[in-house]
Amino acid sequence: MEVKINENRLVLMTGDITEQSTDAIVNAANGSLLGGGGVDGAIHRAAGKGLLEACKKIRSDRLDGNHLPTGEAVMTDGYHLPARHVIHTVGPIWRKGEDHQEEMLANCYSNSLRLADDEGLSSISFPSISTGVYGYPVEEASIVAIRTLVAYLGQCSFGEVRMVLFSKGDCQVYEHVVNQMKKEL
Ligand code: AR6
Repeated sequence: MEVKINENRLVLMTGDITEQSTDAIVNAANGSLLGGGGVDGAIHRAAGKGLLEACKKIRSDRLDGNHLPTGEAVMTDGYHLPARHVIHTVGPIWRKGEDHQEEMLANCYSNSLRLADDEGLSSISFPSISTGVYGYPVEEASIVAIRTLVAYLGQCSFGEVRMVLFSKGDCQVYEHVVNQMKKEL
């Protein structure tokens, strides 16, 4: 599924984000930036050791050894990936009824997209941040993701944003949200 927002394209598809040849792919990382399971593990495996070294350098040089805060984003090269860059962001861990998790999830999308935009990139692929190990219900996360992307793309001339969903079921959930929001596009 594809929708136009200004001159930008928002694409929803089922697939493996490590195979996307957009200028950047986004990693749903944890604050340590040292890798993990899920999409993070898949990206590190496909990119090779250089990615871990680059993440360690960001931790020591730019974060004073601290974790990357939830909702923020940093960029590295893509090493052996088809994408030239990886943008690492940290989604919120789902806790039912807790304040600010929507805002933190929205920050993941807007900060990643802003970083790509500021660096002059024109295409980016996102996974469904926080909806795996971090337990955010995909029905709720998809509304936050799409609303944030649509708002951003409505105000800029970026290029292409892909949501790369790992399962058909997740893709259908995101498509449903876009269909509901089409009136606003
Ligand atoms: N391509 C696209 N999507 C994928 C891929 C892939 N290759 N692999 C998994 N997904 P998760 P989180 C989907 O758990 O919830 C890690 O250990 C997956 O089906 O990867 O943000 C980190 O180090 C799900 O829909 O990320 C953190 O500790 C989505 O990606 C923690 O997990 C996100 O699932 C982050 O948890």
